[in-house]
Amino acid sequence: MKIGIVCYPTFGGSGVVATELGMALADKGHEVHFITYNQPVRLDFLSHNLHFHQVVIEEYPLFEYQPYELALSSKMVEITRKYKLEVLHVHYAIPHAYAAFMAKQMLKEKGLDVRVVTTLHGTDITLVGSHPTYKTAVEFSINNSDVVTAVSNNLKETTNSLFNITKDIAVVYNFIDTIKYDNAHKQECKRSALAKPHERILTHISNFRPVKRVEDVIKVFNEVRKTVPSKLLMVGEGPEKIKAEKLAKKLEINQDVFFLGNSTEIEKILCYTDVFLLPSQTESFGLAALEAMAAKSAVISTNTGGLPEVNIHGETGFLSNLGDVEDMAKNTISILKDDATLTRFKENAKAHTKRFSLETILPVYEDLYKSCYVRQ
Ligand code: GMT
Repeated sequence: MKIGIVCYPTFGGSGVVATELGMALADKGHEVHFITYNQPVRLDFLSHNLHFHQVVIEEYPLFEYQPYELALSSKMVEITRKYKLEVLHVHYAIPHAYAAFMAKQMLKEKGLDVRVVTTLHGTDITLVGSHPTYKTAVEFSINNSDVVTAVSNNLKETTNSLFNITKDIAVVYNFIDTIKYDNAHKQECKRSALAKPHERILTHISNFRPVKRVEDVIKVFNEVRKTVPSKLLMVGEGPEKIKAEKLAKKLEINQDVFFLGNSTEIEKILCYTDVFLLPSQTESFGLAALEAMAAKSAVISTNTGGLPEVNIHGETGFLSNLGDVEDMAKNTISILKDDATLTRFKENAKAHTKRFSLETILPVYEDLYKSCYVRQ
């Protein structure tokens, strides 16, 4: 099929899912066109069936806010006409689903029919989308998509409870390319560069927004290292990073906390991780946790949003109430207390990721694309 993919090109989970999906579709022979304002960070190559079209916004002194949706919908029309796209798959409702609706209407006027698939990722519903500023437009664009998907059962339920949704929402989980993680393990894992043999390694990866509660990560680590010699890797960039750095300094543990910045090769960092920490305020799915599990890491997370669908309490890691740093530290120590327990959790985590494999999820999206044309 000929598929247009619209996403945020940054390190956020929705952009990562969209990019991995587009690359996998192209690998399978589909013609994929990314339409966004920058080349997506994980899109490291282009080919005869994998294209990137940049949305360029003209600055104009009158505009305090540049009208990105206008530029995006115009680009969607241009690319759909030029390459005869059949489906526009938009990731993250705001403003992509709205821009796609406009593009579809403009194309209709030109006698062209394109189908719109909208994937809801999380904060486009939970934190931003349901805000009165956006709610009407978000609800309208969801109801006017041809197919709507959500990344967890919890996000589907939340969407139905916050909006008046007239469409059936299909749940399609986040996925991972398990082979990539298996290969990362086969390569040499330079653990000794970061920790001594008797030390454990804890990791947090995110875009350091308030919803990630990165200070809780530092607090949990502070408790853990009192009992278990360990190091903490903080991977990513974002507005809360300074707070986390300050707290680590205040607690006088900064010599054991490494802030590594953004990385495009997280499987290499995850290969030496023992426990992954994700104490988020909310997480519609928790792709970062799934990636850690694929790299054989146990997960300590909150029990919010879709996290219980990914991290199985007592099996792949533990779930705690939001903000219960003590419980998260206690659970981490219980996993790290001996090699046999740690190995059991790591193996369980890896085994659980099979149901989220690329081979399982990719055909689901392909069937949904085809169904756009059957449903009418
Ligand atoms: O919150 C982020 O880290 C970014 C955000 C996004 O949309 O870019 O991630 C959301 O989408 C991911 C992919 O579907 C999910 O795995 C994350 O759980 C979700 N984040 C939140 O719900 C906070």
